[in-house]
Amino acid sequence: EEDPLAVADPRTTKQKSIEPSYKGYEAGIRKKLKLAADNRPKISLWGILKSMIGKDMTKMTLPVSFNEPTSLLYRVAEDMEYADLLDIAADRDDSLERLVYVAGFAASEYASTIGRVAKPFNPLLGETYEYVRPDKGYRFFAEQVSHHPPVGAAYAESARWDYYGESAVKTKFLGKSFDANPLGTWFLKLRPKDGKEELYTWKKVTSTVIGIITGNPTIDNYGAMEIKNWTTGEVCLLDFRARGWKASSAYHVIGKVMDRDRITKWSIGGRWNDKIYARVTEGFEDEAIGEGKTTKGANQAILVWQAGERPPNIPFNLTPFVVTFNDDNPQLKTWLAPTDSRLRPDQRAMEDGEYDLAATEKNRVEEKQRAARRQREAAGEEWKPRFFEQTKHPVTGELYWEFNGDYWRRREGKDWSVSDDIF
Ligand code: CLR
Repeated sequence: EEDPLAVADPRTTKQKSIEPSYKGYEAGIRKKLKLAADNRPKISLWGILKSMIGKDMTKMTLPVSFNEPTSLLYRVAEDMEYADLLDIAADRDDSLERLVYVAGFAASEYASTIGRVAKPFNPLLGETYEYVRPDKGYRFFAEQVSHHPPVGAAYAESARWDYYGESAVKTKFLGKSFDANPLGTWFLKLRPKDGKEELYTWKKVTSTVIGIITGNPTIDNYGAMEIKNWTTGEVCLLDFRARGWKASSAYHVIGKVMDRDRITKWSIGGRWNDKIYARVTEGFEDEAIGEGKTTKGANQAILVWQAGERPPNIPFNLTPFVVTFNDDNPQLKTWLAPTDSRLRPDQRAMEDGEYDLAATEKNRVEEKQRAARRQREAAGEEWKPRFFEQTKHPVTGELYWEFNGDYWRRREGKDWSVSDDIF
């Protein structure tokens, strides 16, 4: 009998169960924040930003009211919102179909960027975040592994897949727009029914804030994404179209799935804020796929992905999925590492609408981080991540952060002796 909760240990590839990490999550997911409305002061973004042209986000000092109560670690965990697409992919017998759903997953994370023109907190060095979904059968873990430049490493695992990579974002305020260019590669190990594990990789596209000068800041996501199946040689190309002048190109994504000889087998596309479709198009790319319409006689288009509802009135324009993230219910608290983001006081104060407290606490923890660095420097010590190690990827050959699995082992014994007091 196959253990439905078994995952492969990244180091030993032996099967293990993720069930012990369900402890603490018995209460289920959080449905709402304490705060009913965020009531942030409405300050002109341009008024604050105009003196900061050419700077990257880490060098921009902004009032805390420009933040949202998330961090870049949370923004990585948001990738898990549509993880069911990975379960569907693993269930398909045909590798091209699997690629269609993996591509759908890679595109699905952008819907949550809408309406979120706010700065996530920069995670502190060594800050960690765990997020477990017993109801969905996966667990997620991330650690801030570098401060200059800011880099977070993440590892999510489930019975049928492992998803991992690094979040290193190059940001720049260009005056006309604010650009965030994610640099890291994302890896997916998929375990289809036939038992032959596959490796997929892709890089994320550029996110940008436009309309800053005109007072109508809006998020766009644009660029080319290549999702590659290293095991079969099949590739999906997705083109996220920049919004441009025509409103009609807004949110558009269009692409194709090709076999190992680069012959197009599927067309895929739609709107990253709404729906993505795909259909078999032997040898050609159907540019109209994005409308989900199927001309008579042609193969039926399938709906690959649909964005979840965005109820209005959630403070900070968060999605219902992110609302579940910063839950620190007493049961869960006893299981968390002392470095877990849920225990970060400034982010908590922000979430509760206590902006002055958020600002003073943010200063305090950042000052504490600086003091710890000075102390290390004086002692000639080098900081090392606790749960990841940078090494060469066995398949792609590039540097990546290998998860050592130690986090979940320590959690079982509540042994956080290796963790620093960062808050
Ligand atoms: C988009 C989804 C990607 C990962 C990713 C990386 C960087 C994030 C970006 C996402 C969303 C937009 C983002 C950006 C960093 C800064 C930028 C949060 C999550 C915000 C909107 C910039 C705010 C600008 C201030 C001056 C207010 O998988």
